[in-house]
Amino acid sequence: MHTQVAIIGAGPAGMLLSHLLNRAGVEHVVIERVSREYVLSRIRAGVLEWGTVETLRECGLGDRMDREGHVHETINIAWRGEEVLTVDTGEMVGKLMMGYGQTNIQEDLYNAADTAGTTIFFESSDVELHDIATESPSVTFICNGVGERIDCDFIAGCDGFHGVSRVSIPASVTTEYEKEYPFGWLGILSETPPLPHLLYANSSRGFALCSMRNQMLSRYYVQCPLTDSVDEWSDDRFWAELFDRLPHDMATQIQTGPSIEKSIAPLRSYVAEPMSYGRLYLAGDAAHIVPPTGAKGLNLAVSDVRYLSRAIVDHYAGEDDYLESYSAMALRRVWGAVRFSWWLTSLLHRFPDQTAFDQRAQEQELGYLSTSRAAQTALSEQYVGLPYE
Ligand code: RFL
Ligand code: PHB
Repeated sequence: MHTQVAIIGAGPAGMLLSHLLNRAGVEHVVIERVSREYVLSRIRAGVLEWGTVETLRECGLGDRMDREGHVHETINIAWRGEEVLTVDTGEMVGKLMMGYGQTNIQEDLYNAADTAGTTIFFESSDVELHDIATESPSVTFICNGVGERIDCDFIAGCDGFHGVSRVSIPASVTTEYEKEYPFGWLGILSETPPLPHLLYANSSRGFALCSMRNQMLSRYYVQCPLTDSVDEWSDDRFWAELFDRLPHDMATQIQTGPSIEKSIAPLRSYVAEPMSYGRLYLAGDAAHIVPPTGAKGLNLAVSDVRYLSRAIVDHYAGEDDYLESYSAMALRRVWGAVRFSWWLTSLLHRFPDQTAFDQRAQEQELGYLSTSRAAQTALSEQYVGLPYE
């Protein structure tokens, strides 16, 4: 089988690329390791930058998001026990955020792919990339017990952090930058009404976050040791710990209920450079990971794909400038988000080796943020998302 682009991974990066290529008439297939149901069961991101919102609207994927999404006008950070610092991003930089779950975006993308008749090979194993340094690469894999081979012009590696694409690039041409954090996030989903706003908390017991998916679906997180397992966290223990980390009047507003999902995610910053090699182009978590604190991972996947789809479409119109500059251009935005996510993670968490000095410096920075318009502008500018090139 021959196609123009073989997309590895049917997560948000791969499926948005597929959608944008469908709109431009570029032929492609998508190869995914797990089932469609499994992808849709993964609970992940919940907050979209305004650039992501506009990208989804421009390509015809905005209707349900605009109906069901929740516009966030402020960033709220509880600290020093009872205080809440509120930053109005609209007032500071004229932009807002949108609460709309990754699961919903993924459903919207699969529905659009069904309408377009896109070929997606779900539950594919033994995915291998071949001849990526040549102009005629190929991908082989096994699907439904049958060995498949796709010859193509380009391979888009959208297969997340644990995928095969990045590791198919010779180690000698890749530089990796990595930082692991000494804690994870324990997250739960519960069918209860959320707080009206997103609330981040820096507390003496560790970080906490109150978020939402819709009017009857709340998402909460608490920082926990990496050695903890979900079995050690009953719902009662989770709610008690969350409440201990929030100002009293916020905690009393929260309605508790049984969790319908509970998981622990480690926190990591990671970048692999360059994001392309020969005819292989990486996008999203396949090339970089950020800790979820800044709500940037999905948004970076969207901006990578925005650049990559433009580059591929231009190539078929006879122009290769964007293809040649793809990695450098994508990495400029990636590093902006990587630095911001590291900074916000450092500001809001308790580190196991944190000294009294470190803690006073953290409090000083939160105090400065609560009084300085300049600091609030810098936070807002990065939180709502740096501009696209
Ligand atoms: P994904 O979503 O991991 O999708 C990759 C797909 O590739 C498949 N795959 C393979 N397919 C074929 N062959 C192979 N060998 C393969 N290996 C893997 C996988 O099955 C999968 O379907 O990467 P993508 O598309 O780059 O999307 C990235 C986002 O999913 C991720 O960055 C965000 O979820 C991160 N994130 C957040 N991002 C935000 O922008 N805002 C947020 O509020 C936010 N909150 C979060 C988050 C991530 C979290 N976790 C669990 C890591 C909150 C959490 C808790
Ligand atoms: C979420 O709703 O899952 C969420 C919100 C904000 C973040 C991270 C995750 O910074």
